Amino acid sequence: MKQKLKLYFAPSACSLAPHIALREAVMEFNLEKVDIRAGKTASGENYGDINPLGYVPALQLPDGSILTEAVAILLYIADQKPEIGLAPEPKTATRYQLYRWLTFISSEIHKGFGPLFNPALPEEQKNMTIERLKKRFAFIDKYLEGRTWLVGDSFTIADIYMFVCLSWTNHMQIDLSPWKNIQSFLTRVGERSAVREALAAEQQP
Ligand SMILES: N[C@@H](CCC(=O)N[C@@H](CS)C(=O)NCC(=O)O)C(=O)O
Repeated sequence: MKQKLKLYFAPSACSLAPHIALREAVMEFNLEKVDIRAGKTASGENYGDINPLGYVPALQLPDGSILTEAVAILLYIADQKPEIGLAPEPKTATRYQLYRWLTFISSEIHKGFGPLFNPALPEEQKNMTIERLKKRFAFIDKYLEGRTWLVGDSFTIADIYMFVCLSWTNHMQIDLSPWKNIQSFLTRVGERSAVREALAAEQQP
């Protein structure tokens, strides 16, 4: 029997990206909150049975199988509803630009923030990590000059993923004021109803 999609998430983590994408694509899904430290989900599942690596996101598919890795999940969602346009058509030049941005976000931005989530990170390493990120912010800001979205002229899953990762600058108190294009990009994405709804849903107890 086909099951409803189930997204395993932790509030404001990278799982917010597939969460927003599910809402943008107007798909039916259930949300299951994960306590990453405890390794348990809100309904008492052992999260290690879902993702042995213990991190979010994970998406349970209609056949009951589990898909992990943010990029794979985002592409899965976009490809279920091609008419929404969250990813360009396969084999087109813009599709490869999408892969380029998803890879960049995953390896340079998402994982670039990683060390900053460790409260025990020594000050010197913290500063080095922030400097490295700032170099990438300058690159993104320049790219966004005169552009609305990252890939072609349409809003895609790359914009969603970028929005989620760059929003962590708030929690880290990294000042984005030198990068006006990034600031307006974040405002533009943040105003979308799917984004607002996802953020509100993740704050529910
Ligand atoms: N390679 C994974 C990394 C996911 C990841 O870093 N998840 C974070 C939240 S943004 C997490 O759950 N961290 C807890 C942990 O690693 O134990 C992906 O791209 O989906």
